[in-house]
Amino acid sequence: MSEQGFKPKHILATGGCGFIGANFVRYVARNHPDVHITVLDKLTYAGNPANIDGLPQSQVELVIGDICDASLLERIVPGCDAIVHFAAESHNDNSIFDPEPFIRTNVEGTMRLLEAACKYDVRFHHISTDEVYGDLALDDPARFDENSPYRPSSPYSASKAASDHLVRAWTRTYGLRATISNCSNNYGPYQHVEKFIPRQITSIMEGVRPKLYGTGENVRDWIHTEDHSSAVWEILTRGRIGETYLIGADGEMSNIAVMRMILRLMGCAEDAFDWVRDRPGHDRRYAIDSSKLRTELGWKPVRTDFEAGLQATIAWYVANRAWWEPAKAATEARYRAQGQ
Ligand code: NAD
Ligand code: TDX
Repeated sequence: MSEQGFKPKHILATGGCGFIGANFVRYVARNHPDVHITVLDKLTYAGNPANIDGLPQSQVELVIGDICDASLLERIVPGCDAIVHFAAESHNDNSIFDPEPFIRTNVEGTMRLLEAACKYDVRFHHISTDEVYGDLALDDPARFDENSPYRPSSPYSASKAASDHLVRAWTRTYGLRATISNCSNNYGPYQHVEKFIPRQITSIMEGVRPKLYGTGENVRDWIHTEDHSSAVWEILTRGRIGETYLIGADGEMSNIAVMRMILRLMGCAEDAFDWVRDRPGHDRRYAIDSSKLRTELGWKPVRTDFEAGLQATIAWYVANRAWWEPAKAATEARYRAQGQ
């Protein structure tokens, strides 16, 4: 079944006060002013209402609440014609030290949303990650595609894999109109300081040496969050129901190369970082083949100059110190306790 030309009028964006969700809400508000957006967000440590500040109140409304709260979903889902599900516990390192909230939000929360979407026949788009496919060897030319086997490594990626399976089960068994996208590592504004790129930028700004895990050879496939938003919009409005699309921008780079680039762009010596304890079970390499999305829906990324994107991201953190500073000390205290 195809949903060619689906035109949402009222989107429920779960996790819309987090990094990728807020960038998507801003993208829709800017490009589709006729679409109303309800953001449902629990405002965990990773959610910040300031991420959607400045958007027209007539277009974007925030409901503070938990996706696991079925009675709340009963109140807000019926008014919507699409759910774009970003809300999650999203940080691998946290999942290693305390998996429980990951199972609750990512698995149980997704199930509650699926039940409500089914009951009120609401179009559902599930935001997932390439990490569900595990990792690739550093010297392997292969990339992940829609047929790659599920092989998650961390409690986080296992919980996201479980949520993908639930979406497929609800589609096949109950006829839910759903799509799934699995994206590679995002970067850009509003990303929490616990994540690799913002952590290093903000540490350097505070005069603290940035920290590289293990050998630094691990490879991530970077995409600017703006390109992720445009891909999600295309899949939501023109994707085929029941299908999965991988999103990536051919941005493979080793962590040490990214670290050196950040240091150079910030005027520091490229070796001015510390090696720290590796992440247990650390995935070696992610790489996405996004041919299906590009050929079927004609999507392509536009922010493909990684160095220019990184420079702009550094400029954003420099200009928005008040946004990240309150979270920095507690984040670093948590890392210190973990030896990282
Ligand atoms: P984030 O941690 O920055 O934001 C998550 C948001 O969800 C926060 O606003 C938080 O308050 C909210 N939230 C958490 N639990 C909730 C609950 N129970 N009820 C309601 N709201 C809740 O995460 P992110 O990096 O923006 O990731 C968003 C989505 O994209 C996640 O599903 C993640 O798995 C996926 N993803 C992320 C990346 C990446 O590089 N960051 C890549 C691919 C996929
Ligand atoms: O200080 C650090 N030093 C370091 O070397 C941190 C925080 C990370 N790293 C490494 C670990 C990873 O190889 O950098 C790489 C990126 O780390 P994260 O930013 O934690 O991202 P990752 O674990 O790759 O997962 C991200 O991409 C996929 C998102 O956090 C997930 O939500 C998404 O699913």
